Amino acid sequence: MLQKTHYWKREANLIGEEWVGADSGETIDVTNPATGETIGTIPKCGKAETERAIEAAAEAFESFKKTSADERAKLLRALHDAIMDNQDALAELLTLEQGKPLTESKGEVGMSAAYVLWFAEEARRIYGDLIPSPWKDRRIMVTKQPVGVIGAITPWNFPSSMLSRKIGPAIAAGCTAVVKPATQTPYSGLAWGALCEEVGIPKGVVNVVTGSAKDIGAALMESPKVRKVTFTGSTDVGKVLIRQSADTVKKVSMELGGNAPFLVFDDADIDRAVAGGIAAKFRNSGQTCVCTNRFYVQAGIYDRFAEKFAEAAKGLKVGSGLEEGTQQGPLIDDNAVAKVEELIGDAVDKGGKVIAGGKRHELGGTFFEPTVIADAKPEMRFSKEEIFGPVSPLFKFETEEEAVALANDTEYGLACYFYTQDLGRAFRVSEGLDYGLVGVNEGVITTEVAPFGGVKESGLGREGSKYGIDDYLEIKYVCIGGLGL
Ligand code: TXE
Repeated sequence: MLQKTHYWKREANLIGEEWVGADSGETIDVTNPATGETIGTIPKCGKAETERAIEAAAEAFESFKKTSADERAKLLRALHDAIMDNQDALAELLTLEQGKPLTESKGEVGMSAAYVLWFAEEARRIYGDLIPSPWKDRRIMVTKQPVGVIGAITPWNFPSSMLSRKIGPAIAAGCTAVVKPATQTPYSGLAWGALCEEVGIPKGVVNVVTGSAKDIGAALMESPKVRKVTFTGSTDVGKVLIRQSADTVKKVSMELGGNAPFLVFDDADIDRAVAGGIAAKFRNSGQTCVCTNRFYVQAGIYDRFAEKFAEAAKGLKVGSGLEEGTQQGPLIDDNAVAKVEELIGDAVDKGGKVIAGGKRHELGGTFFEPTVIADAKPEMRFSKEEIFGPVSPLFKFETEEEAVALANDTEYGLACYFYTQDLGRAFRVSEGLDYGLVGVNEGVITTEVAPFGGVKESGLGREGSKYGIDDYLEIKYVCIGGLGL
């Protein structure tokens, strides 16, 4: 069992064997979004430190790639156990830097451990093929090998589980990694590094660097030693990274923005749809790439749904994530609040009717009221833009065809949800929606056993499940001749 002090608010970076500060000695403050208080600092590292981390990872790769699947599975199982042994403390740390309610943080840390365990199992299932040969005297073999050093850039909305989803499969495959956690929420990532060290993951296999996103990102993208970069964040930054990857032709996997539609058909179980909609919208204060961005409700039940949904939203308890019973914490920072206010202002100007919330919460800071806007229209900005906050626009539709067309009318394609009790419609609509994830009569569907990822501008590749390790492996064809067969 680890002591809280081993990983609690680590104010240094893990590069190779050492925990170090920035070369310049410069630091960045980390803020508790619930209070606005500085809770500590992290090193402001840049290109030079990242290059050293890449060197450390490249050196470690030379021996780590030769470890057996069993050894790697054992390390990951130990990491899973360490995360679970420390679930409460890690959840508290996560809430302190990110703001989400403690229950959600505990859930995230549990999910983080679940991904690690899943990939411990997958490590032992990296199978190859023996392909029937067209030549009598040759045999054709396909094996899978680790891609090498990977770079992982993670966001602030899920600072623990995003890391597990990326570094879990990397370790399982035999890769080594340089991780850059989001500047707002670095301590969960640094704790992850400390736990890797504690459970005996060899030095250099996992390196954690904090600081200037642009410089660290550029160093990872430019290095020919980094063979793959995995990123979760905004579509704009994702596009920059994809462009930067061209010069060294590295693999990229991208988990980018979303614009999730939530369709409620006339035949839906309305109470179930309301409960699912609340969960799909307001968890993590709406700051999730799979959070509902647009509700489309069929005309026959629009008014009833709107009334019940607004009531439920008004009933959510807003407060510090550390307080018992809190259901919605603060937003991550002032920029997030400003964006939410802008989008509400735009909707109201264009005829939207605020039927719940609509403004900053009386608690002040970055707390915002759970908001519902009726009479939403296609020309309102949130039809196209990711809100990333606790705002629910309710649009009205008449027919199934119209609903599917509206849902697909976006450049994004990550998650979507719909509620119906008609089995034929369930198949028809889920086949018609251009999304990577579809929830039918469910508003929260993420699990380590299923593939997570989007189509169109929501990204490239899949995380979790048996598919989530593919991007960390290279396929090698071996033709063996001269066998005298
Ligand atoms: O994202 P950024 P931000 C969406 C969401 C949100 C918006 C802006 O709509 O409102 O993006 O959030 C690192 N090179 N999502 O500004 O900037 C950064 O340090 C390399 C959706 O926080 O994309 C962090 O580690 N890295 C999303 C990570 O990228 C760079 C999660 C994400 O930050 C970089 C987060 C650069 N040039 C935001 N610039 C999701 N898919 O869940 C930034 N970063």
